[in-house]
Amino acid sequence: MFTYDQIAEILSHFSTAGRFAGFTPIDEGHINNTFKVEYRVGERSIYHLLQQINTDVFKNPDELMANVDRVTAFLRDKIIAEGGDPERETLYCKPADNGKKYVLDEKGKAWRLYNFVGDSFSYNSIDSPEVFFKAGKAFGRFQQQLADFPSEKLYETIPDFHNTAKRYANLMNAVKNNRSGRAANVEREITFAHERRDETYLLLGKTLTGELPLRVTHNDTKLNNVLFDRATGEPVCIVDLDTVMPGLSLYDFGDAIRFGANTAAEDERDLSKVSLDLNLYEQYVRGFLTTAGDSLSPAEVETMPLSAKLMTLECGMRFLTDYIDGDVYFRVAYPDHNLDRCHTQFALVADMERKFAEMREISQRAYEEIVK
Ligand code: GN1
Ligand code: MG
Repeated sequence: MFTYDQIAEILSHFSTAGRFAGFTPIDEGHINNTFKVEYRVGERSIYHLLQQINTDVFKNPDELMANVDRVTAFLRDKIIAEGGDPERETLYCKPADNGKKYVLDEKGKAWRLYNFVGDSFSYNSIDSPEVFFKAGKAFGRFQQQLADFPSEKLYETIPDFHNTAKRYANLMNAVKNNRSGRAANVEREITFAHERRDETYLLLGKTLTGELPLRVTHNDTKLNNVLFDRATGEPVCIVDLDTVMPGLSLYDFGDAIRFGANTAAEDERDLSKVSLDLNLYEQYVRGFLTTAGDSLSPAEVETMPLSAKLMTLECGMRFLTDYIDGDVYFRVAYPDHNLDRCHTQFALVADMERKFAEMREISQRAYEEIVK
């Protein structure tokens, strides 16, 4: 998609040691385009992470990058104070020759250059329950590290990102506009969302009444946004900071369960493979409580199962909306990709509904044992 010369041109605006030697696309994420770029310094190779920001999604790169810069600088200080290695434990953006932390190419697309955390890897699915426990600890720690971050300094990079009721309204709008002519194919799916319409207000409602506190949260806690250290197998760095903004701890909790405790991939076509793994649910709860537990209120713990369900419903509705809109938001690999993703999410919601009482029991018990 991009040529060597195009990438070299973009990189020429960042001052980096060595000579640009090549790039490989990293096929993760549904939004931005990411590349590992190699520089040669004498006999040695050093690497950076180059990213083209999707400005259709992140419409204001100045605000987006101000957020990333503030959050990473804050994390850096925390990590140094804790005796950690800031080069590996947080991302940070390199300055460009325009004085900003990103450049625009000739088509007006925004690019940024991150440090590359070497000798690390991420999981797209869980190979042992312990991995998910560690992921829970890592996202809980991230939230703790940002607990005293001045949230008024953050822009809302995507307004109403986890406003589930708004996501439902967007779906209904998409159905009404039927831009792709696909709405008639998905009546069953629309009904599924419609039947849960009243629930889409619940998290928001509890926020408005003050039952759930606003914090600084990551908001995109997919398992593959945790980098693990190759040598130790321990989490080393949280990535994908574009949606760090004020939110609920439960957005982070619920979204992590949605992705990681599903026994199938997000786009699995055989729905008989989709289910909520209660053991994985428990592992994550326990990991998350180990690091974030002290600051969580009983109401937050009580709402954990609901948040898992609502984050899954929300994501399914977003995939469905995009399918009806004609695949304009999420990157798709084939025509029905968004619909397949919607199906897995809704199947998972249905399974969570069946297992709701058990989920509740698990989080309450873990809270009693770990925090109280
Ligand atoms: C998008 O690009 P990626 O995979 O990190 C999306 C998330 C969704 C996720 C679903 C900015 O994240 O909200 O949960 O896809 N990010 C944005 O896999 O919309
Ligand atoms: Mg993301």
